[in-house]
Amino acid sequence: MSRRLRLLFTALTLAALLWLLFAAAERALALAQRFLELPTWLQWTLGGVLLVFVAAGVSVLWWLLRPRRKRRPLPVPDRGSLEQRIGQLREHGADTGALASELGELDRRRASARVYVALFGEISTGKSSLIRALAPQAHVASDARGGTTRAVGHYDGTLADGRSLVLADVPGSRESGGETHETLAREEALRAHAVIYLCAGDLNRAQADELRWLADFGKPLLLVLNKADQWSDAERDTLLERLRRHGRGVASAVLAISAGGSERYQRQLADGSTESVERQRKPSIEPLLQALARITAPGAEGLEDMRENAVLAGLHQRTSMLEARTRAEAAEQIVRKYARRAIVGALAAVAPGSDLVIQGVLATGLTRALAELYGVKVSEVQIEDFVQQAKLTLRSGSSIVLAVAGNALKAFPGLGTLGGGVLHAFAYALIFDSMGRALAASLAERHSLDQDDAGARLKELLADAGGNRLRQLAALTMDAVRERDNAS
Ligand SMILES: Nc1nc2c(ncn2[C@@H]2O[C@H](COP(=O)(O)OP(=O)(O)OP(=O)(O)O)[C@@H](O)[C@H]2O)c(=O)[nH]1
Ligand SMILES: [Mg+2]
Repeated sequence: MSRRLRLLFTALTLAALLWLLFAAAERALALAQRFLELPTWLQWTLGGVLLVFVAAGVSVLWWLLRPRRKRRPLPVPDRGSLEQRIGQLREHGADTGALASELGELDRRRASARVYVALFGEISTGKSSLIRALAPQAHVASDARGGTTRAVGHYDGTLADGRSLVLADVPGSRESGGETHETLAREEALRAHAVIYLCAGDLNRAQADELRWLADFGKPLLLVLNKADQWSDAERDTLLERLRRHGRGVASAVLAISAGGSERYQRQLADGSTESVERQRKPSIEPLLQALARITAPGAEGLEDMRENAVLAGLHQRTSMLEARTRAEAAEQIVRKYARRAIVGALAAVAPGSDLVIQGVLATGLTRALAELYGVKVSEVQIEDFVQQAKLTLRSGSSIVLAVAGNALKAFPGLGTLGGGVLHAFAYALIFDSMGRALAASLAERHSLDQDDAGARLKELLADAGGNRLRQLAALTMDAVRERDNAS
């Protein structure tokens, strides 16, 4: 369409729009005029109806357009593939005992056909006290000094309708230095059919995250405010309102209870002395019992699929972590092997430049070995390109490498005295170590041979004179030099 035609078209459209606007304004004015002529009672009635319509329209719009947190379902692997991965890890010498026993526990609980309910929450929110209230006959274990729970404990509880439950008391989360205990608690929560999330006030950010973490595993959840006796009715209602907001779309029910717990007070004796007495507060947990009965109504069999999915999703995460760790260890061994070969190559190089040929072959070998370890398919051309690019980086950064190596040699006086191309060999150790680490990190994160990413990491590592890494490389160089000297 020519420019003139387009201009004409735009002008016509604008004129049509203007005409429509005038028409609408005229109509609105006419309506307003007629509205003003109506008797006052009719004006109010019509005005009210109009307002209700507008309010309803706005709420519908808000409901449709409100921002929503997208919850992606967690990946749940099938049992077979998980077992296969665990088997492979075992073959590679990884410690898979905990993963295998988790699978064993999964089967054991399914066979027991009992309903498991786990308590969960920050320290001192009253989990153990609640177990005492739910299972009065049980002797609930906790640390003698602080009353803190350190291990997972199981207790038999009974619901009002006579159905029995297994209640799990767990260590509290967010205890300083208590990461191991927290892991125990999280794993137990995943093994349960339902979870009671206990708090003793409004949720902080960490607690809200924890609650969502549980919900992401599809756990039927009760969000329970304990120690309700500490608040006035109005305060408790405000807190419950806030908790309901946290629990929206996450918890099956939000309610307040008093698990009881104990309190100490001083009692005056007849002879005038005093003694310290511990008294149990009276628990008030009726709403919780009802909610528990409701969410466990489908029984062990009805809730089992959801429970198994959560356990398998948790196992998938743990297995992935172990796989990553095992691979990182294997990568470190490969890098070390090639760094050593590079040192030996540098020390053995007689003809000028012959070491470059040796190192080129080694760099290709290192790249291929790491790509294979991370299961990344790479062509010969890609490897060649990467090695070329690394060489360029090294050429432009050779002064940095030599400076780092020179400084390091000063820090390890034993090395400096060995003479005979040691600086050269050590520089190669640093180069191969940096290249291997950069490549391994990039392959692990990108799952492909991304030259730019690996190159950027290589530059960073070459300039990083971090003490521990250099010390290890110095020891590696020293070993190789000694071996050479012993051989000759
Ligand atoms: N006022 C009041 N105090 C309570 C209530 N329930 C528990 N407590 C007190 O809260 C404190 C912590 O109770 P615990 O049952 O040990 O809490 P916990 O969650 O098991 O603590 P950790 O095992 O350390 O995570 C104790 O001093 C209890 O007496 C309650 O309903 N009201
Ligand atoms: Mg406890």
